[in-house]
Amino acid sequence: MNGSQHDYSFMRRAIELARRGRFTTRPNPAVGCVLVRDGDIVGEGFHPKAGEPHAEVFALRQAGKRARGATAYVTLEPCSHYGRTPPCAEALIKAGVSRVVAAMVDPNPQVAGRGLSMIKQAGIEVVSGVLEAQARQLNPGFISRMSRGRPYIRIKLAASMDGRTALANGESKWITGADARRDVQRMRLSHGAVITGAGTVLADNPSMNVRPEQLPGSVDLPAHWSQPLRVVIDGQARLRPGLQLTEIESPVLLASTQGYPCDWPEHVACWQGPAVAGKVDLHALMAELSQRQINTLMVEAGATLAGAFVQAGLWDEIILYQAPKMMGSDGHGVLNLPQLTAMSQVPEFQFKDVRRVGADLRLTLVRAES
Ligand code: AOF
Ligand code: ZN
Repeated sequence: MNGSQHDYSFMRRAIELARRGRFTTRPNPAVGCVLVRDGDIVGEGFHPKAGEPHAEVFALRQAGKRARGATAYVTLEPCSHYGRTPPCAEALIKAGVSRVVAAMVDPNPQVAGRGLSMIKQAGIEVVSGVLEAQARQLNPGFISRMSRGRPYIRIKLAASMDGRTALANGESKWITGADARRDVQRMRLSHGAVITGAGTVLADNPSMNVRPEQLPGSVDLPAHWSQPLRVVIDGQARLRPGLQLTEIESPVLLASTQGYPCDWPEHVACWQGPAVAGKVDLHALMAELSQRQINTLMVEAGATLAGAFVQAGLWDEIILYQAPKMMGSDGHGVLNLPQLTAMSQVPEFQFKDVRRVGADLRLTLVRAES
């Protein structure tokens, strides 16, 4: 184990600070920093927004001369590169800190250990890995994009107790209650992009945006919040202007395998990608979203597209809102999977979290540990 009892408690504070930026730093990670001298906190900071100074800079500014000889606790390795801001490793060295404790190495290939080695080379003691698991939980999306070249993917589903999402005649409004729907708004706010299929857009004409007045009362909307990128998979380029989704002026990306015979408003971008069996190649689309700096993706789609993500292995969590209702055996199912003929083929999950949201349940499923 790395670090002392004090190291853990100051790192816990740094993680708490980092969380303040969690809705607003994307595509950057949420990072917190605490400077401690002689057992007292002399500076604190967190990264509020891409383009603004990093966590370390805010903490150093607060500490001023008291940074000399201090220990710096950072939830992510200090950066070593000139990005939108100069390297934090250099700033810490210049300020004369005597020890740096990091929770994790920065998975950004531009940094990837270089920040910590710069600091070590300057003769400063370095400890890494303190509360690493907790720090990783701050930024699953950033870590996924940097290390796997795809966003962290959450598939959101809503169903009755018998796993139905619509009656046989297609009626589906509403299965879950107002609190669950507010919780979905919170989920949208915390993702870099939301994605659905053209079938859903043509059937429901959804807007797919965050509506601040519909957020749960517990969410304190930060000043720098932004709408998620709204992505539609429209393999056959069937959509046309005039939809709610494309009329609302926040970014949209239409992903298809062919060009459109029409012009779209400026906030609507089109990406023409490779096809697999006539459908947009989901792996290629995930790489494209990663290129576009999307860390986290929320899939809000019908049973076919949601099933395709699961079958492609392109998911990290399934969030299932389940209403205390029974919709009958001829209703539509929640997730289309190819026909299974043996229990040994049945995909198994495990619950990461189970809680009640208003009248409904919210189940968070992850891959079963093998
Ligand atoms: C830190 N402290 O608080 C953050 C870091 O474009 P820039 O200059 O903002 O650099 C972004 C990169 O810096 C980001 O991809 C990640 O590697 C690192 N983020 N580093 O030392 C911070 N937010
Ligand atoms: Zn930095």
